[in-house]
Amino acid sequence: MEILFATSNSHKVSEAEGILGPLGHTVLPLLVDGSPLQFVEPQADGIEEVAFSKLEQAMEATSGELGSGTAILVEDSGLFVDSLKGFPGPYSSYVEGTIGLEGVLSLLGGDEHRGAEYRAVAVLGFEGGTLRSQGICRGTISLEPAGTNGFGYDPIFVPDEGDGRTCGEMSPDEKSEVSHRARALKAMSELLNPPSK
Ligand code: ITT
Repeated sequence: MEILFATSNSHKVSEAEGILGPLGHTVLPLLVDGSPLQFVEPQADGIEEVAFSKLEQAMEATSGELGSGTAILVEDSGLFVDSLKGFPGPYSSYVEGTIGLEGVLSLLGGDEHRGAEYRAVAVLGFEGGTLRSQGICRGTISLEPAGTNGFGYDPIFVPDEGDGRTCGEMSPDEKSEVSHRARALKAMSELLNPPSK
């Protein structure tokens, strides 16, 4: 299937290519008049609501004209810190751009309860329907940033299933082994091609 990923975040597109490409799908960024879509993100309590709003905006921008064999993918994701009651959650992008990673580290201070998770909800829109999937990656917030790979909160997020390095210190393939986005997209791929019994 040709999947047009509506996002302003080029890291998300490369991650999706790395995951869905080997599963037989073509992933391309959705461009409108040559540029990625800039979403108006609704004030919402959950990333699911935001993801469906993004799909609506992407469908509107393309006038819903999708041939068979083509679908639009959107995804909303965020970092949910346990001791901050899930903050920044749906506001992750905004918080990253305002107080930044150092701001989140300051909110936690020296607190030893540093559990957190990345969550992603992916929605695929195609002729005649939508599919939704989700993925979670549990981890902890490091005491200081490390690494320059990935994006967003990767330099301060240490996945439980790793070896103690932050996602910022991992290669793209290593991050894809554990990432919330990879899990949501693999689940999406199984909805498209259920494994034969
Ligand atoms: P689009 O809305 O255009 O897709 P965006 O980057 O604004 O792009 P979101 O609204 O889904 O994406 O916000 C996700 C934010 O959550 C992102 O900006 C990061 O701050 C954080 N985040 C999500 N997934 C992440 C990941 O894999 N690594 C690091 N930070 C991540």
